[in-house]
Amino acid sequence: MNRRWDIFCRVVDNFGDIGVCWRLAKQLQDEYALDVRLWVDDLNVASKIVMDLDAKLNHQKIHCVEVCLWRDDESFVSVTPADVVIEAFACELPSSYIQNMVANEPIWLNLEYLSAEAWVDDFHAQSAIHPITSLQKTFFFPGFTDNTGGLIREQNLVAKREAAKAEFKRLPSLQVSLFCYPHAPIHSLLQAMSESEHSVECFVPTGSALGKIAEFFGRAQIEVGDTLNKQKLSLTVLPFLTQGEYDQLLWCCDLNFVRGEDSWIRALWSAQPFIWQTYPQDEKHHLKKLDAFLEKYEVKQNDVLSEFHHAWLQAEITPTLWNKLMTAFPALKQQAALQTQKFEQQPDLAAKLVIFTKNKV
Ligand code: TRH
Repeated sequence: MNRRWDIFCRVVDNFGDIGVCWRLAKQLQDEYALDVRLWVDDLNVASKIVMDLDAKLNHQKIHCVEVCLWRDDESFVSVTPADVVIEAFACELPSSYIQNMVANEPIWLNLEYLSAEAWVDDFHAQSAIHPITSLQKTFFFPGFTDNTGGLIREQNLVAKREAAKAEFKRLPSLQVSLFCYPHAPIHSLLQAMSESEHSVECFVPTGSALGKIAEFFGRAQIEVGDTLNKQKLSLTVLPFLTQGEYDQLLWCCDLNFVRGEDSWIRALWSAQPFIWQTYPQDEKHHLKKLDAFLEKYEVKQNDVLSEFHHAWLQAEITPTLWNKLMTAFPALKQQAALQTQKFEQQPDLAAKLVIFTKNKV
């Protein structure tokens, strides 16, 4: 069996790349007892996600995963490649490391970004030959169908979620979590929530959206621990949570606003209704990604969930649209539970990666 795995991660911006890589590294170690090294080019950003990480150390073991600083090319001259090498999100491996791969010919996988678009089925698990070394590299696409690499999901996630949900005391107000990019129409959403028929409690982990939220409440700045009120809306600023705590927040809220890649799928696993703000891409490609996902999530074009998503991405949230969402909410809850159950039946990404590498031997 290929026991030693290297995962390479470049922190482009934000937390999605390291969020996915760290989750995957831990899962491969926890569930398959693999020896995993995670190479990261920015330990300062990584330390927001990898709890207990000391950004000053070049090598350290955390949760039995070896977390290493990815410095320059030369620092890899004497590094022996693992049996399986994951190049996350086309991050381009160090050239000296690639040279060293010629000797042991590891399984080389490029883990791609997640998309629900139909073309992913055809491109998943296709290989290409590296022009200089002739090594084979396989493109591994996570996805929503059996023909893709699946979605990242720990084996015990559903049991943990159900146990946690059984303990929550449901409150009469609507609990909402908000994690979004600052260019979202945040003011209009907060205004619509403040005019809502029923009380809304909104929880915002600290981050780049705080400036806009402060503006809405007429404050120069807001900070962790602040609670702000306007009509029916009460908003609390939370600290940046651990990934585990963030899961708990998603499970206990009635409605979750998420973004990017990793929080999107954690919201799917929460089995609660959610609104996904796609990471902005050139030529509005993110709108295609959104529509492809909504189709897989069985949302029709004229459904309120589709209307709300499109307004969140490229317009404003009016009080009328918010009320429409609230009217549909009982049905949306049922739909969310059904859709989550559907995707829970599929094998997860780590399982598919491990099976793929076993079959390669
Ligand atoms: O931070 P993001 O916007 O990351 C993005 C996307 O992944 C995008 O596809 C990528 O190209 C870009 O980065 C470079 O959103 P995402 O993907 O949801 O990642 C956030 C991570 O932060 C996720 O692992 C959940 C975690 N998180 C916490 O651990 N605590 C928190 O309090 C919050 C709000 C998030």
